[in-house]
Amino acid sequence: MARVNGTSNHGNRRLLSLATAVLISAIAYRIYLHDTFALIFGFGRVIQPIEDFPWDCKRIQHPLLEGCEDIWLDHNNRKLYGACTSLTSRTGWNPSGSLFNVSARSRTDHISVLNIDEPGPDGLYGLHQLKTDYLGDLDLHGFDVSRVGDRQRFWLINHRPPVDPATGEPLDPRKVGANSTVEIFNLDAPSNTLVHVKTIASEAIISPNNIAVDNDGVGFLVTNDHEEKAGMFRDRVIFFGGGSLTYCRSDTGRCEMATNEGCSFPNGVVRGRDGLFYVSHSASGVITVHENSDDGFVEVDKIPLDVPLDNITVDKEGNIVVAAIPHSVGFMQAADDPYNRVAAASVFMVRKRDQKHAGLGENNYEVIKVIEDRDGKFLPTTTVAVHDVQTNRLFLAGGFSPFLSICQRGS
Ligand SMILES: *[C@@H]1O[C@H](CO)[C@@H](O)[C@H](O)[C@H]1NC(C)=O
Ligand SMILES: *[C@@H]1O[C@H](CO)[C@@H](O)[C@H](O)[C@H]1NC(C)=O
Ligand SMILES: CC(=O)N[C@H]1CO[C@H](CO)[C@@H](O)[C@@H]1O
Repeated sequence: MARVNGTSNHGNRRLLSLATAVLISAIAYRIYLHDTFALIFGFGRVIQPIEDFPWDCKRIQHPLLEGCEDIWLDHNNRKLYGACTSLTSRTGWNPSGSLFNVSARSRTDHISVLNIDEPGPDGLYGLHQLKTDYLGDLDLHGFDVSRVGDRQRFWLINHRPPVDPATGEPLDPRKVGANSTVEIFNLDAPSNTLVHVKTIASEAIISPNNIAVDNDGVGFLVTNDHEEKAGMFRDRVIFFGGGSLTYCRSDTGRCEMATNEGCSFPNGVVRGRDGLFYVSHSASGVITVHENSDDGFVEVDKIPLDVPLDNITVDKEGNIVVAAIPHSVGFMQAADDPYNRVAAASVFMVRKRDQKHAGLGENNYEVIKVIEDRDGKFLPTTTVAVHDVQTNRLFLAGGFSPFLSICQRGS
């Protein structure tokens, strides 16, 4: 008897604590997570087929165009640059996705170049990779380019495997994270070579994702998509927000955290033609706008897009172009199996309204969906898109895709 009673008491207690746990999680869900879940899983989001949009798209597949996490368009010299790798590498060594398998690195990361106005007989646009005098391997991610003097200068994020500074012995990245640095190169155009200028290493470069060079060609802003380099709870930013922006100077090599205001997995960053920095936050679906003023880094605007955001670029007319992830589950599946699956993709354009007609807050910007590919028919599992105003084309690439797509706008 006693034994049975004991069991049932125990059972009741367990039931009670289960009920409490359910209640607490229900409240937490209502208060903190409902919006996040709705955003990430896209409850009620309508994803349109590509036929709804006036673009004619084609894919370009080549080993040099695998896993191009970031692309940059040189509007004037008519070249497209991509920071590419191999997909086996990306799915094993990708600190921003908390993937830390050092031996999966292909050690073939490179900058690919396309001459966008010269498709050539093979339709590969003169595809080639830049040479470099860098000693060692590059593990690329986001990058930016700016003209300094008569040269193009490249700022590349490099996710190095960590080593013990004293002994040179490899350290376990699952424990200490990647040793992420920013590598500065000058492009020697005649020889197609990136000439290494210097390495910027800093404690404030925690988990860099993307980079935007300031007006003066010296300062640059880096998004840290996580709060820490490693650790079990690092990925909580996906649900609870977090991350930061770090500002560095190329000359002194000094970096400091500029702000963590409004940060929710800050992913892409670009400097607009208006001199403001635009940051896309994957976990909140918001673009924050920041001014680098004497008072520091001030958030001056917020543009809600209500879809998980990826990387962000700016076109020649100053429009912001942002790649989005309308279907996160499909995205994760495609990231796991990039040769066989393609996730739905969408691209939005954010335009500053004419000052005369602008109101307050979000009304300062107009948000337009320019293309979407519900069925993954033509676009890659897109993580970044650029718009060429001159020919009205979109170039789309994906960190987990074996090809790029080029879309021409029809009438
Ligand atoms: C790490 O990558 C290597 C090479 O691709 C692979 O053989 C190994 O199974 C991977 N290890 C883990 C833990 O996934
Ligand atoms: C990270 O890289 C920098 C620059 O090469 C180096 O000085 C530092 O020792 C490295 N740290 C780790 C932990 O690998
Ligand atoms: C620079 C860059 O490409 N950043 C991000 C683009 O999107 C993918 C997918 O979310 C991220 O993993 C990259 O870090």
